[in-house]
Amino acid sequence: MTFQRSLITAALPYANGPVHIGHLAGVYVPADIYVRYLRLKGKKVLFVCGSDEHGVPVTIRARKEGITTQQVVDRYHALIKRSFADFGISFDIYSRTTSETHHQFAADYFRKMYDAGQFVEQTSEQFYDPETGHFLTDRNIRGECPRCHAQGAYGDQCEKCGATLSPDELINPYNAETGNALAKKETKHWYLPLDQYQPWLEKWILEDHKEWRPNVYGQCKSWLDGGLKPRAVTRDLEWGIPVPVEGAEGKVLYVWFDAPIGYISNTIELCQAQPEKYGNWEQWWKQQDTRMIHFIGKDNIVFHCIVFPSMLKAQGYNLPDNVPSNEFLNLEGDKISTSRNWAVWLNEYLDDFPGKQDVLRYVLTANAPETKDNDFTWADFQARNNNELVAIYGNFVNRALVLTGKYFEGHVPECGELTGYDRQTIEEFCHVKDTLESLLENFRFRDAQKEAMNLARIGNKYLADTEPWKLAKTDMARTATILHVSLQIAANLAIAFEPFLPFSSEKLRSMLQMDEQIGWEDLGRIDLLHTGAKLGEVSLLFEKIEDSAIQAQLDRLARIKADNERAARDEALKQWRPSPIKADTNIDEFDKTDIRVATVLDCQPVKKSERLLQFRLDDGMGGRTILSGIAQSYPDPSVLIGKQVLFIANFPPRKMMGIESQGMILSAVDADGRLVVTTVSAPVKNGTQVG
Ligand code: B3M
Ligand code: ZN
Repeated sequence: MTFQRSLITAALPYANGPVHIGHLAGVYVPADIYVRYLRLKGKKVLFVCGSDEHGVPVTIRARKEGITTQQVVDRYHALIKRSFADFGISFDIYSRTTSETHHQFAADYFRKMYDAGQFVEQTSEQFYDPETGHFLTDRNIRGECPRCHAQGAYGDQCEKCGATLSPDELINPYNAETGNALAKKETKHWYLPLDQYQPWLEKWILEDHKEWRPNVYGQCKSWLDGGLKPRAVTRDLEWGIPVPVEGAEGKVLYVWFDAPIGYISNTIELCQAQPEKYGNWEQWWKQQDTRMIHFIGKDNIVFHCIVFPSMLKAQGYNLPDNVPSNEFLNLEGDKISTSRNWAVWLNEYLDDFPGKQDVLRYVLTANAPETKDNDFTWADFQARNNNELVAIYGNFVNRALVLTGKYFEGHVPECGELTGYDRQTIEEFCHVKDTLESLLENFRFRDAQKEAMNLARIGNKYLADTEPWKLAKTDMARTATILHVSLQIAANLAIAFEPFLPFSSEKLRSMLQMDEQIGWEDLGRIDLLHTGAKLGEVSLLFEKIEDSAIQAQLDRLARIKADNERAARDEALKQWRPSPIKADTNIDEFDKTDIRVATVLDCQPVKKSERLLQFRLDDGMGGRTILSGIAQSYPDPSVLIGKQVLFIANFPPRKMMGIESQGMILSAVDADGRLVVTTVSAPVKNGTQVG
């Protein structure tokens, strides 16, 4: 099949907050590189995206901020749309799932499947809040984790131990927002019978798409191996697209049913607005000679590889040809999280680093989590800018242009006879086009960008080796040749980096006064600039990023971390319940433990230990030393001196950090993990037994 056109989609971001670097690295930067590349190749392409404005996250945000859901989606849709545009993500359309076109089209899509008998109806018992009268989604249900017994686990997952859960497994489930205990009630829903699609999916994915990335293929395989079950595509919620059938009052389409249909409705919106430019929408979705690629995050794989394709298949639409998905990007060693504000937000980045879109694009691609999770650090961001963009690419281009200005008044100098070294240099980069293309076509953006940077390294080395600034004193003809070759390399760089660093390429093109006709196909040529042509104004392609700018970002993160720790502590205190009573014991068992009273004579932190305090006790029997792991709860341990405490006297001595501990001091563990030493309420003789 030769494809005539490509439809590229990027996952629709939830309009419950701004876009962050995790989204960018995982989805939007790679998708944009790919689309720009296809366009440079002269391909017909459509790049579709928009805000995902339904689902529970937006309603939670609304309640948190005390505004309406519509206000939330309006705010974030506008913010996300603008920051994508400012960042150079070159969508043909960025619309939204609250649009008329989408509501109508998604409802029709459901209705058509319903009329064709493609759903099964099922009534089941679901959790609901008797006080508010609302059914709850898995995310809105919290309770005790059945595995690790952490409080506040979600109905679908425990964030403490990572277990995947269902709300039925939670101990004492309650409504996350009201805190009310939950009851169960019958409700009817429509299910997509994925089990019926299983044999077809197995062939389509496992046999026909072995070329999909291992992470994507592997996830699909494990879903299929587990056996697919019918999946509900409706929900009892107020926010969303009403289910367009009778007897479905108060129900809306499940967000994961309507959101991917957004790819189609946004295409329709664009084609209807500009039919001359984009043609009929159906050619993008139904004609076999259109190739569709979904760029997504790894938590979206099942929806784009199993659920949505089944919906597409049911209604006779094209299926995706590939679904490139990245792993996750972490920030300074911690999982990025919208709710914990642990992120670098695109809109804030654009404010803090004006004109530096390409720096972030470069760093995110250089560190792209293509095969495994990766970490974004501000130190690495600075180093990649200063040591690569500035010191290699920028430095090379700047030297070539400045020297041309100095010796040849800014005109491309004449190329004399090429030396063996010149030829060797040129040979090194003439294959760059083929290499770049094969990497880009296989979605290996990180390696592709490395290849482009390698071209800059070649140029930089060429100038360092030939030293035209020295030759200029003795051999102007040779100087001319070297700068001629260098400028041709610079022109090649403008093309090679175009998909990755569009802003810098544009700037470089203008500095070199490159003909607009020169494009991707010319990559690798050394006659892109004509002898005698006047160059444009020279300015720095990249600027050094100072330590102070990086420190400001690190300070911001430190403040957020402190806020989060405080909030987590408050939450833990709020959630705290006494642990269950232990199994029965008796006085004889209890009596075996010899608990006594002692006065603390001295209490010091143990050197080189973060945890241990060393107690010197008057135990009424000559004194003893006990080590206790409570240092973090007592920043000033001297407050314990003079207190009468309880200790276990008959534990065998134990050596820790080279010190012998003769027993154990009794402490209570507070809800936030703080340890509080128990004391007696009135003075007694040291050595007195407790029982
Ligand atoms: N909004 C999930 C996400 O942002 C979802 C993607 C929809 S793509 C159709 O991860
Ligand atoms: Zn758990």
